This record gives sequence, structure tokens and C-alpha cells, in this order.
Amino acid sequence: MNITEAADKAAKLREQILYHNNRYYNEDSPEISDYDYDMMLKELEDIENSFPSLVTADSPTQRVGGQAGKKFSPVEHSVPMESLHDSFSPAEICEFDTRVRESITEPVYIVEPKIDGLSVSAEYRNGIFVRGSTRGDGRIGEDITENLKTIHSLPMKLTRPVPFLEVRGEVYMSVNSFEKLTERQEENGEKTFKNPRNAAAGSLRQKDAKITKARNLDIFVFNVQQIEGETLTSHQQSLDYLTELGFTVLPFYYKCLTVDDVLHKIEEIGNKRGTLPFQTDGAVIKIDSFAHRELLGSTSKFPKWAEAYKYPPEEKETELLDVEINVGRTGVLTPTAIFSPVLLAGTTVSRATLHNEDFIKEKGIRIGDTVVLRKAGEIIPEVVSVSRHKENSIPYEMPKICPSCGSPVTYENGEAALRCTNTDCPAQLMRHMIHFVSRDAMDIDGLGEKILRALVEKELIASPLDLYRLKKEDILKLDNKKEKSADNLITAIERSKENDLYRIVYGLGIRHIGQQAAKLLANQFMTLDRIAAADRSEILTIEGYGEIMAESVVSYFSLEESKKLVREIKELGINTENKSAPVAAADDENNPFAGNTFVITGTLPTYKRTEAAALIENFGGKVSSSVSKKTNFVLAGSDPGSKLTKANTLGVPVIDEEEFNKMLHIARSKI
Ligand code: 0OX
Repeated sequence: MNITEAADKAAKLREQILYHNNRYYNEDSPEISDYDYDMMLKELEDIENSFPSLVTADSPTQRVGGQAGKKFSPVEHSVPMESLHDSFSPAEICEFDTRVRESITEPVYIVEPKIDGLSVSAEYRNGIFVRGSTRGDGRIGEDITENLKTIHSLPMKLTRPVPFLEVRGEVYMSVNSFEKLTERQEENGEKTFKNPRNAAAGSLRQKDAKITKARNLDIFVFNVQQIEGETLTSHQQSLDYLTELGFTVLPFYYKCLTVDDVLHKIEEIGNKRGTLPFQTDGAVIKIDSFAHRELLGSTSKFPKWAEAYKYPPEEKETELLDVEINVGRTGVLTPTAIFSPVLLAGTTVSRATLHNEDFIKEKGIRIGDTVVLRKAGEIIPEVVSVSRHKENSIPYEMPKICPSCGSPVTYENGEAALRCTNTDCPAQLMRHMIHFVSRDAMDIDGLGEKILRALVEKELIASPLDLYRLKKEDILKLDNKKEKSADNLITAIERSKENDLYRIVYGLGIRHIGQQAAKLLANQFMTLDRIAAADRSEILTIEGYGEIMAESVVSYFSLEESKKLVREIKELGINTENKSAPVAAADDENNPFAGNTFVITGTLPTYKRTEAAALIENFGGKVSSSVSKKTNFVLAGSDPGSKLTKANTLGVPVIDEEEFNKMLHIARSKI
């Protein structure tokens, strides 16, 4: 790889990592496995190691991971909550051991399971729990005292009144609690969590601690961060001491004197995975002696006295019985493998995506083959390879026509995805409508796939917006539809018109634009019209947006059909303005809008006065109609009139749209 190729690849990886970071940390809803995420990060790290000039200050490799959010008040950790460096192979563990032995002749290691949860700190004064916080970025976390109080396994009063103690532990959801929660959520038709770790994260960071309590979280404590009134000299001793004080420490650990023994114990913990009541994503190797830890010290990101070993995902063989083709919202034909059911990492697996034709060809997949399956990070099953071809089997070929409408299928400009060419394909339309009404988009209650199908079959609707043209009589034409439920449906559709802007933006189904990306667009541009008119460079100023996403938004809104759609949306009375105020910025003293009064005068180059006013108010400013000594800024466009004269007389600062945009940029960066 030359430097240009490396720069290209690094930029792509950074964009992907940012996207997946957001799914993981902010939405608690990852799309890829932790292992695949780690591999992506490692690939970026390798590139940056080979080409150090490509390292950027904001590269995800430079962050300790995690980020303090805005929901809770910040807590500065007086002892940093460091993260662990990850190893993925025995060779890397041997390298760690070699590095250790350069400073310490006879190290004693402790190998313990790595709990897949969230690292937290708990502080005690005179033996009483006083404060709890998340790790955040390791320096600043969030105050989750009330939430930690709901965890039964965390003592609120220690067996001894230690003057001051700060411990670190991992909050997790047991496999059992996770299964019960999923069952409850499914029964109530709620969104379920992908795995226990996400469930724990989503439950812990709840403003309403009652929700946390109902989720039944647990904690294993594994470290003394600070202590007064006691001197501890080793990890083993501190675990014993913590147990005496009433904490639940890690359920087991091993003491090792050689790297061979370390590797052996890592394997032993790995073999236990799947049988333990909690999820582990690896093992942690630590130096036992605190004096030795001190000697080894830390890098800017990790302690040099500890290392994580991440297990590769579990693999199983099974038979490929069939390949099913699904036509998606954007017309993509996705092949799905149907297997002979097999138990893998805790659940029975019978289907997995085969992505596209390239994937099938690369792996040489044929119906009847024995394939190796893996459930990376215990989430999504995937085909790793073919271990045996069935006798006389022939390579699987993708269909030449759409299985839904019979239209020809093609590959668009170099894409791996095969698409149906018919924009009116019923399968696409159906997927699009399901997406439009879904909980993350327009969230129309009572409109499931079944009713949508019935409405389409009876030719009552042919597009998502047709839903807003439905009358009660239309719904009564459906089998089994009673007055009351027809009324409810009409009310739910009508109510969705008041949804916040991001919902319709996400509902449009623009390629690469998920719910979070739609929220970013809504917060940046405030109205659907402004989003539709935004150019590439404006969109690229949004943190988290890269070329692919920006390009996708611009090309979507450049289409005549999209322009028509935007017009129709407004004609139908669907809200096209951003309602949610980015509250965090309003009380930030560095936010140029917070507490300031603005007067807007004249014609601004691109904003309507009402739009500029909405932006000011959104960021915590006030808008007044007349200039006085109390006015902090006058935002002036062309033909400003007497207000400008008055501002000049009173010495009130006058800004133009360009300066206003700069202020917006600062305010947004404070959110
Ligand atoms: C775990 C776990 C996490 C202490 C200093 C660096 C990392 N998830 O189970 N972290 C640590 O150690 C910290 N140990 C663990 N067992």
C-alpha cells in the first residue's frame, strides 16, 4: 500500500468507525459485532503505525474510547480510569510478556475473565456509598449515583468505615436477566437490545433510576482506584480486602508465573465461555504486585502492567439447505442462507445473510454445502467459509429477474449489490412503507406489515404519503376492520404529522442515512427545505458525516421525484421543522447564544428571519423586535432600516449572516 492508498483507506475506516461508535455508544444498538469493530480499529491502527504522518488528532485510535454524554452531570476522575490494550493472538501476549520482563525479572500474573459490561467507579466515605460514575473517556465520566444505588450487588454500606475508598468494577446484565428482559420487551412489542452489554448500557444511563432498577443489573468489582486508611500491595490482596468489605469481586482468577501458563489459563477461560451466567469478551492479564505496576507505568492510553486478550468468535459447522432472496427498500436483492439449525454462542441459528453475489462467489457457496458459521461478538451469525462441497453441487447463481415483480435486475455503477430496476416494484414499495411507519421513523401505531399489505392489495395506497390521504371509510374496506380500530388508525396517522423533523427525514429512506444521521441533519439545518437545499460542503461540516453520506443526501434531493415528495409532504401538513432544542448548549457559557438577546433586521442572504429566530432560540438565545441597550447582537441583512441605525447609536454589535453561521458552528460544537 502506498501513502495515497493508505490515506484513502484510513479516511474510509475513520468514517466507518465513527458511524459504528455512534451506534454503539449513543444508540446502544450496534450493527456489527464488537470483534469486527475491534478489527476495523486494528486495521486503522496498523495503517497509522506504518504511516505515522497519517495520524490525525481526531482519529478514533487517539481516543480512549467512550465519551461522557450530556444526560448526566460530569464527574472528573481524580485517578484516570484507563482502558486496556487489546491482543488478539498468543503471539501478542508473548510480546507483552517480553516487554514486562525487560523491567521485571519474575513477574506474577493474574489472569481473570473480562466481563462484557460497562466500567464504573464507586466512591465511599466512612464506609458509605457517596457517588458513582461512568468511565466516560477515562478522565471525565457521568454521575450515575442514583442508578448505581439500584444494583443489589453493590454495597451501600461497607463492613468497615474506611475513611475513603474508590473502587472500579464492571456493571453487567446476567444472561438470565437479559433473556427475561428480551421476553418482556417482545411481549410488549418494544424494541429489544442486541446483547446483554447493550442492555446494560441502555439500562444504566437512564435518567429515571426506576427503569435501571427494573432491569436487574449486577456488578463485579475488580480494582481499588484510591484508598485512605489501608495499604494494599497486590491485586490478590485487594480482591480479598474488597470481598471482606462486602463487594462482589470477579468470581474467579488464576495466578500464573510463566507466559505458557498465562496462555493456558486464557484458553481455559475461553472454554468456559457460554457456560457462565455472564458474558465475557476476553481475558485480562494483570501484574499482581503494585510495586511492579508502578515500575511499569502507563502509556498515554493504557497501563503497561495489564493486557486484554479478545477471543475470536465461536465457530460451528452446519448444512446450507437453501438460499432465499429478499428484495429490500432500495431494490437490493439480498441472498439469505437457510441452514439446518445449529446452537451457536447461546442461540439456535437457522439463517444468515450472504450479503451479495461477490460474497457467495468469494466463499464458493453452493446449496447442500457444509459451511462454517460464526456469531461474531455473540450478535449476528455469519458464514465464515465452506468446509465441504456437496457431491455434484453447482455454484449458486443470483436470479436474473426480480423474484417479486419479474423485472430485470442489474448492477449499478460498480456496486456489489444487485438491484431490481423497477422503481414501482411491490417488494421495494412494501419495504419502504414498513420503514416509513416504523418506530424509528414516523412511528405510526397500529400500522404493521399486515395492514400495509392489505391496503396495497386493495389499491388504497401506493406510496407512504398515500397514508395521509386515507379516509376512515377506506380502512373499513379491509377485512375485520371495526369502527374503533379504523378511528384509532386515522388518529395515529394524523398524529404522526406533528412528529419532529428527523423522523420524516429518516422515513424518506435516503441511502446511508440512519436515524442518528437524520437527527444530525435536522439539528444542523432545522427545516426540510434547508436540508433539501444543502450542498455537499455544508453537509460535510457536520461531525460524523463523511463523503458517502453527504453525497447520498445531495443526490437524493437533486432528484425531481424527491423535490415533488418534499412539496407533497408540506401540502399534506406534515411537520418539516426541527422541534427539539439542543438544550445542552443553552446553559453553556461558551455558547455565544446562551442568555443573549438578538434583533434581526433586513433580508438575510439565505435564512428567512423566522428560521434565524428559531435557530437563536434553539440555542438558548432570545429574539426581540426592537433594539435597546439590552440587545446583545443585531443580525443584519440587506435593507436593514432604522434598527441598524439605532444599534450603531447605542453601540450594539452588528453581525452579518457569515458571522452568525460562525456562532452557530461554535454553539453546535457545544452540544
Ligand atoms: C473487565 C475488566 C476491565 C484496571 C486497570 C486497567 C483496566 N471488563 O472485566 N478492566 C479491568 O482492569 C482495569 N479488569 C477487568 N477484569
